[in-house]
Amino acid sequence: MPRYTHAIVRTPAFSLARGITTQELGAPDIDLARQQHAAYVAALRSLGVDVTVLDADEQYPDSCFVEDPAVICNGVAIITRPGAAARRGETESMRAVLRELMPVVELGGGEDVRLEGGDVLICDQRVLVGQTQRTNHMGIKRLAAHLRDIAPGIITTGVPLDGVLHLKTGMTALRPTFLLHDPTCRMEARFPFARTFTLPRAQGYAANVLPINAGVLIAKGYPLVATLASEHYDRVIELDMSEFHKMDGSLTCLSLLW
Ligand code: CIR
Repeated sequence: MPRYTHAIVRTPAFSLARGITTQELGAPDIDLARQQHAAYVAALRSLGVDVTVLDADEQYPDSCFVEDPAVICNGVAIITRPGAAARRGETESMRAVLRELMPVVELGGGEDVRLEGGDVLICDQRVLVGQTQRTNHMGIKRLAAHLRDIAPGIITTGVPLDGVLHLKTGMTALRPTFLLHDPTCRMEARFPFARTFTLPRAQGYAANVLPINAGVLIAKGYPLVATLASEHYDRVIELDMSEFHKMDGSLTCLSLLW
């Protein structure tokens, strides 16, 4: 895993409840969402990350999920083309922010290309990319071409799946060779480079973990993942994600890290 020194996050908008969701968990409480977001920022800082907090953008209810409009690899940002039309405009402000900080390239390839950062799971030299309702084959091909330039030797693999929003909603890497999988995420693909641990369905939400340097962020209330995480990390930080879960969000979606 790279050592992360920087992150971008965005304060949840008051309009968050008007965002897109497939969950039936009720409307998020924005005050509580902001408290949970502040705890997330504090956790990143406690792991040695310098965090830039962008102002809320009321025009885009889902804009706190900053992982989707860009992918950062080896210090270069690739601006995506979100599959959700209502979120496509989020790339504009993210592009402007990132241009001040690092080289920026466009995913490109035309109108029909789709890719959201939530589908991109980087495990050292391997990148798994969910082919989902938000990310299509053309988007994966474009990303793979950029990654070949940015990180020679990297292997990009498309992973067709359904049942969850993004690949990382249903699978992340606790370690680059240890994947946690939510069985709600249905896929044919197997990953010979790693051990894949499939969680009980009731704990599937906890498959989204965020390793950062010597620690890992995990969703609060999932004891099995808490135990697994403590076997691998000195610091395990449990965060209440209830309000973001209501909007199909999880830990990785709330930051861009490099
Ligand atoms: C959406 O449907 O786009 C947002 N409500 C949730 C996005 C979550 N992002 C992520 O998993 N990377």
